[in-house]
Amino acid sequence: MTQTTLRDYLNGSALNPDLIHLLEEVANACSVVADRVRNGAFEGNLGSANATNVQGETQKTLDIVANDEFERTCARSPRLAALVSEEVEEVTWLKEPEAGDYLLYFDPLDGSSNIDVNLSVGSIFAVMQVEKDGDRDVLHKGRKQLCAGYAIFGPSTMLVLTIGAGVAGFTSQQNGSFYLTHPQMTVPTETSEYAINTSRYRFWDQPVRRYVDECVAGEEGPRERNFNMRWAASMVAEIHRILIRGGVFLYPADSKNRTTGGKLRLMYEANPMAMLIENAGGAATTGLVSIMDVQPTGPHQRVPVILGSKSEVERLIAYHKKES
Ligand code: AHM
Ligand code: MG
Repeated sequence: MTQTTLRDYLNGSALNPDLIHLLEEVANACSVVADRVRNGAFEGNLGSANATNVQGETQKTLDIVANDEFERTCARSPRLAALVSEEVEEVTWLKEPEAGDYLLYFDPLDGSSNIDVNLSVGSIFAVMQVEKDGDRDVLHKGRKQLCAGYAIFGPSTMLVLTIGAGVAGFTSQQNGSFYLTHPQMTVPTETSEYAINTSRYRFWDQPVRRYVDECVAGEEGPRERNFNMRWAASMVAEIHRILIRGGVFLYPADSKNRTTGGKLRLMYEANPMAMLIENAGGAATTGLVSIMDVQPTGPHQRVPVILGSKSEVERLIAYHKKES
């Protein structure tokens, strides 16, 4: 049986060859990062780097290693103008921007608190375009993303990608190549599974409390059915689960994180995942507006995130609208 490689898939699309080249380099970067994560203990890369990133969070050694690998690999792409990384405060310009050049937004290693305990982590990315020659604006809405995806480093390494329509999953084989194994990933409209860090319950706003209370009440409550809960503390793992079997994921604004606008970052966490989820038939909102319609004010801006199966996301939007 002939297998479709990532290269076959991209070459069979209508994407610009320069963008195909960039996406292949992103996939290469993900493969290298997967190796570096797998070999973390041998290379002395587990644990903290004794440094903090722009968000004031402790950087893991592998956060920095992964960022360097992304920069080194993707910089080989001639039309890539700039990099916006979770780990780097300023935008990294690689060339004088020309109309049509690409902008790469990425979180090189998401969920890195899971590394030392050997649970799933991943890389998240999105690509947008320079609008006119010399334009150094990178703060575009998520609707302008040309493509988005993530790599998950779990029991197997997978790359999940949307290039505008549909979502496709590729699994890495031992030779390092990605093969199409999940041609049409879709999020079921209905679900009975939710994901939220419930240790923040006392900080939540009323709409989120109401939603979770009703799920917890199960068949004795107003929803008249039982719900299951999962929390991996790795957004890539949560989104992958939702793309495989449905569910709803919440990292809402609450009384503790309101000044920063939430925890997750708009440009390289929320927007790429929102594009994947919407293109797989799900929905993604802050509670009040679609994530991809939020106008960014800074490269590291944070945003409340609610995404997944449409029926549950719509219910959460209705609860938020009632309160506002
Ligand atoms: P990171 O980019 O510093 O790894 O943080 C993002 C991660 C997400 O993957 C995950 O959904 C969330 O943080 C978990 O947060 P918490 O530790 O509050 O449960
Ligand atoms: Mg992250």
